Amino acid sequence: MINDYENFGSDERCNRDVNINFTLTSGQTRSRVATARCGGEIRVELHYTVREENGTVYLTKGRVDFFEGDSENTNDLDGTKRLKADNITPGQSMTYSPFVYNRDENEPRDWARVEFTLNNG
Ligand SMILES: [Ca+2]
Ligand SMILES: [Ca+2]
Ligand SMILES: [Ca+2]
Ligand SMILES: [Ca+2]
Repeated sequence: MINDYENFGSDERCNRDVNINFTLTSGQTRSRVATARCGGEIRVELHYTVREENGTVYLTKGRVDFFEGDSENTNDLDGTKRLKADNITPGQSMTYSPFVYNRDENEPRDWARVEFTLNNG
């Protein structure tokens, strides 16, 4: 869920579901990005890297970047949140709910709550 604060009128709210499926063989590492845009001004990117070893999936890197500016393609990075490294045994899943907001410009009314579920199935 993304909230784009507006000076006039009501804030703009957006929801986007992204489903990414892939198969890893043992020892393999992959990085992916999931992107959502909102209100003509905000773009949220979830970057993550996973590695598989003997059936266990390791989240080795994870980060949410919050961009806010003149357009949804702005490179004005206004907030970021890192995810803790973790591991998921076969048949298990983990859910992370990182919250980011426009910290750079001290505008907490621009924010995003990302729900990220990693499924090792
Ligand atoms: Ca706005
Ligand atoms: Ca807007
Ligand atoms: Ca900005
Ligand atoms: Ca900025």
